[in-house]
Amino acid sequence: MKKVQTGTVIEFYTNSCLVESNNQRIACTGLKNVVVGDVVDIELTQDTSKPSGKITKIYPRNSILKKIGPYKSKPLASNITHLCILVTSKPKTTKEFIDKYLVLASKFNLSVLLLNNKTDIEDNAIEELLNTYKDYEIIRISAKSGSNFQELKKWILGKSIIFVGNSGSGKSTITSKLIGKDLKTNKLSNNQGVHTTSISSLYKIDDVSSVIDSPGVRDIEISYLSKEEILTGFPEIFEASKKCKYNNCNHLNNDDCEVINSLKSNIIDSSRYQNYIKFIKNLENV
Ligand SMILES: Nc1nc2c(ncn2[C@@H]2O[C@H](COP(=O)(O)OP(=O)(O)OP(=O)(O)O)[C@@H](O)[C@H]2O)c(=O)[nH]1
Ligand SMILES: [Mg+2]
Ligand SMILES: [Zn+2]
Repeated sequence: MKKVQTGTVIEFYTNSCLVESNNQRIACTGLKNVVVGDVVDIELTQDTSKPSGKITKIYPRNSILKKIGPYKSKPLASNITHLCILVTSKPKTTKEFIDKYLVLASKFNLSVLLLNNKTDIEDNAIEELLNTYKDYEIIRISAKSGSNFQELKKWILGKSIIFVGNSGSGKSTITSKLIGKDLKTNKLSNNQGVHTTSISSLYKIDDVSSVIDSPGVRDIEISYLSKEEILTGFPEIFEASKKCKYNNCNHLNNDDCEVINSLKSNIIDSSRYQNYIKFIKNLENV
């Protein structure tokens, strides 16, 4: 009988993937629909000097994060508990970018951490931005100086997280520091030695905690979601909408609309409202 063992998919390529099992990294083929984070059974190939194997089973996923396209969705990672959105002044993270990720996190039932990195760079605007998200969990660190890094380390214990955000926000630098191994990072404004991350990789911190470093993105697509999915991604607007007296209200210009009332009394932040309306108007199906 062939030897079967269980492991975690830590990297995925076009026709193969890398599985970590019993502290070994094993190149595997088989089962096309695996994704980083999947727990799998692999059948070891006995006749090669380098460990290799074939995936025979994917265990049920606790969670999945997908990129949503017009015709099909592409899984990005599975079995994660938290989406950790990088927020930096350089490159500048926009509220629109954060709001899109918050909508995605809500769609896929993931908890969120806003990780403000590069606090060593002075920028007053960042506190104004973070204030808009005061109801979310926020940790401020500098991966460069190490400031507050212990708080992040403590927070990660027992969680499976994916770092997402703009290219150059520090995802790989932070991952390197967490795992104590130098990953290639992206030197900003320097054409030589640019090491922007090109695939997602999972790193185990300990038996119960792991992080996925993902490639940086400029923008994310949410225009193929439904109106309801956008609305539930804005919990404060969703709450007000439930009290709105109109059926099918667009929450734009109806007299005494509860969403507009909440906006006027600052229960809803105006930038959040603007982005909500923008996302709804951009939907492909309305
Ligand atoms: N000043 C400052 N620079 C930082 C900090 N953290 C990371 N950097 C720098 O930011 C640049 C980009 O860092 P990376 O870790 O490669 O960024 P990334 O998010 O992985 O980028 P992509 O892989 O392209 O998505 C590097 O030059 C880092 O040295 C920080 O806390 N402060
Ligand atoms: Mg990177
Ligand atoms: Zn309304």
